[in-house]
Amino acid sequence: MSTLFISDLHLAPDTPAANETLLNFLQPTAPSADALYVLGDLFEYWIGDDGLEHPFARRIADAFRELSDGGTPLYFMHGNRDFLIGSRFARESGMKILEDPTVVNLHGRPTLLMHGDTLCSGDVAYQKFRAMVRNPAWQQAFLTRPLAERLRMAQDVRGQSEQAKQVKEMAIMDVAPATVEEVLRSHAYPRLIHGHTHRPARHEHVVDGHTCERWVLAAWYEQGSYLLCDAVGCRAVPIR
Ligand code: LP5
Ligand code: MN
Repeated sequence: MSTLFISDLHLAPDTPAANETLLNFLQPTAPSADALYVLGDLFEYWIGDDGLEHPFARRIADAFRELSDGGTPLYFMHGNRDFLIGSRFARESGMKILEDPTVVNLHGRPTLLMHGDTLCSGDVAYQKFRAMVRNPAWQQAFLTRPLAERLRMAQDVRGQSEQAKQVKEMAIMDVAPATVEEVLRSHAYPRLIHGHTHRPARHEHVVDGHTCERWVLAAWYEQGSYLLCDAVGCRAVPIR
């Protein structure tokens, strides 16, 4: 049996091909898995669970729900684009929300799951922004604003983010090796799986004499793979 991981799908009403690819993945591929984990950035952005009233979001939630009703456990971890996914979305899509980070025992191996943005500790401007928007009081105040205003704010921040990235060094937008090591050390040297950087790869970190694997997920539609882990190990599988 196998466990599947996806992240960084960045779905939106104007990405019909990516949306269809997900729906096709959820039906023939995912039902035979032990579990499916979505490690953040399922959506291009999420500004509150009232977004479920949009037919696009409803269709995605219903497709997950069908999979979960069919007996496949589904897990979701927030990304930097969809940290406002809440309990209504979780309930209606049949997904269980996991804290970032979470350790799971995967086919006998302790495996640390993260979205990956917290590993980019050199990106100080982003970490400041993150601290603001992950504050529950900030989130509560944001969610009480009218939908149109939230949409405007999200689009504004998206624009600012794209601009900021133009002048950031590539290394700053990748994980900081020292932070990866700290995280591996503080979790007793597990295997690590994360997304966010859109730089799919298998890395090895030797920390205090322990060799830890780090799997980076693909921006799955762009780069075309999901991660499959079983008793043998993990491997990236192309999306058909
Ligand atoms: O997402 P991506 O790939 O472009 O870049 C990320 C980091 N950027 C972000 C921001 C998201 O793209 C926007 C998420 C929208 C969510 C909608 C709900 C919340 C609405 C919030 C309203 C205030 O995560 C980017 C990283 C990059 O990954 C690589 O790791 O570098 O970080 C940034 O670009 C952050 C900038 O450096 C600073 C942004 C300043 C924004 C200030 C906002 C002030 C409030 C404005 C209110 C209208
Ligand atoms: Mn991300």
